[in-house]
Amino acid sequence: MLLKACHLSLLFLVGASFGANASDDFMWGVANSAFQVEGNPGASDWTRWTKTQGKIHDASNADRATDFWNRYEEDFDMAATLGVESFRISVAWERIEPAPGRWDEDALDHYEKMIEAMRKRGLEPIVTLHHFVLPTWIADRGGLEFKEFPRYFTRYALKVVSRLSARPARVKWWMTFNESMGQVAAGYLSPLWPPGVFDTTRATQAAANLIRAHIYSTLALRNLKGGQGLRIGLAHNWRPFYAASKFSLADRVIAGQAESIYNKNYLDSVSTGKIKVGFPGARAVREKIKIPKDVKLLDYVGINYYGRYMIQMIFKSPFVRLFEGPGPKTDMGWEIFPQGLYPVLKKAYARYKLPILISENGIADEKDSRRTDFIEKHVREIHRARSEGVPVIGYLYWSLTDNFEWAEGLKPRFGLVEIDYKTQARLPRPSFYAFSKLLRSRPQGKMSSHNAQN
Ligand code: IFM
Repeated sequence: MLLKACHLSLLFLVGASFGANASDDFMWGVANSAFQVEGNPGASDWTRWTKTQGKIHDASNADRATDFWNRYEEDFDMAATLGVESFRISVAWERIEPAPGRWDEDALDHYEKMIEAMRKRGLEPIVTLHHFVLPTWIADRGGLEFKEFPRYFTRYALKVVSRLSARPARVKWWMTFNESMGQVAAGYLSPLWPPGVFDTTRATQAAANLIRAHIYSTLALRNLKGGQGLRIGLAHNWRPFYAASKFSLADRVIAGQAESIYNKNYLDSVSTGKIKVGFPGARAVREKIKIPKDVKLLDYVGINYYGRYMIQMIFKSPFVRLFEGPGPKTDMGWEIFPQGLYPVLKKAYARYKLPILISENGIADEKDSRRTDFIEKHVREIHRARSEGVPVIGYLYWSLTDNFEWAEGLKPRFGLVEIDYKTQARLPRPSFYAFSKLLRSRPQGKMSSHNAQN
């Protein structure tokens, strides 16, 4: 009964808010990333990391992953059956440029075919250029801290975008970077991800370079023929910080500071060209890159939303404690906190006045007992923000299938579709059908107006 009630309310939201009117402007989709699904990865920092003992919790690796490289048609068929109209992938820098300046045209051909296969099924491609993984040759020169990183990234971005934004692929929706601040925190403020150091000065340099790389590459992409027509954004993992105790001034102050460092300063920098970045204990980077008046650094903001952090001031080093809130947890141990999404959307729109794409939202839930409810509750928050004028332009579920979850390995199950890693069989979970039913209840024959090509 409860399930039926939930279903009806989501049906209402899907129909009433995101598709019932003629000017439908909402993209439903799913997202994945190259390293996590493709299999047989190129030479990268992550390939090496997965082969280093003790780095991956379940001792698995991404050597086979879901074999998306070969099975993408099967997955696009499933996405089409699901009823979504967009599919976010990433392209692997280490495949496309395995050595500096050496371009693997076969890899680009393969991505082109992949995108054509999407288009054949009515799926709008959204392509991320960098999703955590660095070619070994960049990693060995200093990775994100390498002085030339922004320049090399820009050259790579130009190569990929000129090829894939042209016919036949005609990709219009691009994301330069995925979760840069998350990547820096996991690699430079924790031992979990490469390079696995704790050094706030290096973290600051890495973050500044990622920001520069977004700015330089976007400026260059705008100069491509048709560059003004591209929709360029990035995905930021906006996890709001909540004071552990509302009654503690120290907790409230530290929550405000964390919010500035992690969310506000980052998005301010990538959207304006005025870089301001600095982790505690490090000398901050402040830099102003001149942006021509008519050039936009972001056409939209991608927000990956997975929950919040609780933050508390403590009186011994490192003086701050981050922890999960008290609500129910996903298999990752993350608190399920849909109510945090609405304030994030309101804040993001008030500050940046840009359309917002929910570029990821998902749950590790092996039993699939909470996924449908999780999606419903998050969509409800989006609906609330939209009904108050926040232009949320899409929702991408992470992920269509299970995949390689970085330091956690293959164990966490984020998929609407289960992967049997022994046989690579794809087995849709009940949440797949529930989500599909809702999506299919939309009026027929619609595609988002954002998808109209040239
Ligand atoms: O799997 C990741 C993805 O690569 C980036 N965003 C969060 C997901 C779940 O942890």
